[in-house]
Amino acid sequence: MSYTPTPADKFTFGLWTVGNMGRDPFGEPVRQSRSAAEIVHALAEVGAYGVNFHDNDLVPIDATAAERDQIVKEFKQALADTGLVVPMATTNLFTDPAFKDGAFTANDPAVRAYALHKTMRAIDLGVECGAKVYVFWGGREGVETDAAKDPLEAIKRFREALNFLCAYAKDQGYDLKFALEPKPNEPRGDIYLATVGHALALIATLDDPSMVGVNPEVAHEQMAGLNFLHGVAQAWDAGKLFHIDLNDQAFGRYDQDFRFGAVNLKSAFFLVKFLEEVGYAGSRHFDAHAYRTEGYEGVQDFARGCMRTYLILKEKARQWAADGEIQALLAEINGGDQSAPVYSRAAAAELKGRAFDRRALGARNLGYERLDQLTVDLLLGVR
Ligand code: DIG
Ligand code: MN
Ligand code: MN
Repeated sequence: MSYTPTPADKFTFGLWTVGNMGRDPFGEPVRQSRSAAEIVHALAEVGAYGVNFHDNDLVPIDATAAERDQIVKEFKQALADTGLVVPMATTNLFTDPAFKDGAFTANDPAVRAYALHKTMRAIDLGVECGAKVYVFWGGREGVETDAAKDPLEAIKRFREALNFLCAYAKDQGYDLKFALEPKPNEPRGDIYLATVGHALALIATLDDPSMVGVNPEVAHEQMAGLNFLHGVAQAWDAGKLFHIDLNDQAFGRYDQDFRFGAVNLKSAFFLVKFLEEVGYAGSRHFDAHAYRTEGYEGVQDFARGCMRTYLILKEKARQWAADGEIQALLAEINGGDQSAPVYSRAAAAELKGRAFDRRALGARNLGYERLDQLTVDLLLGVR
């Protein structure tokens, strides 16, 4: 079995991931910066399908129009030379001090206006490079003290900004879908739209909810102590899984953005099984970065590892679906009349009048220990 990525796998990385220089809150960069073109070639070498970027990953915030055009020209040349595509783009609304109190939700209306200005120009850049999905991660949209901002006002401002930008994208005739990326905290003490659930609730209140979905990230839901698969399933059920950020994370930690599958192999397996079972057709985007201990050789190992683990788990999911003992157990567990209850007065009367043997219901052995051990055996390669 080969675990070599192909373009059909749709594996993508952000310029900021394999371009991460290893700076952290307690240490200086350990790797030199690389140009966007160098990163594109490095991703091509490991077999990635595409590359994503924040506006300022590609074009420095103080670049002139001429510099911008030259940078974009060189970037597009690297894409042409390697065949990589740009499925997603996004805006950096979190690095510049202007956004220290947020961007769309900032108390200062001039900052909110600047955030719209910057995002429209970044959307233009993303579309120019071929992006079809536009991500909004509100890293600074939050508070350290709720004395400073009314959460209702913040939600209203977020909605107004998204309504404005949806209208802009439509007015420009862009074939673009927006994806909100939740995160509970860091860098702000508490971030609005903390989880997939919060984001789905906001989307329902927009002028045109159809344009907007979510971009769940493994580490972010897990930072909130949540089961990532359940958030992804909720988004899929709502027709809102427009993109996904794959990585890994130890529970109860800061946003570690580890290589996919580096910590929670079992939950990574159930996630890959789900994405493949439902036929998720979007990018498998690795929003992650190599350990700070690594040089660029290690960064390539990191990128290969993300894709290799996904492909191994995809094969394990195929084996799980073909495993006779596992499937027999599942058939038993899901036996009986599974049809949904359809209301009628007669059905309600019958159900209210039906006798149930509560003790028998509670006495059944459900066999989940055996099912889970068979799954563990399969993941450990002993079946
Ligand atoms: C962090 O998880 C965020 C930013 O890196 C970016 O805005 C977004 C895109 O995937 N993820
Ligand atoms: Mn993250
Ligand atoms: Mn992310």
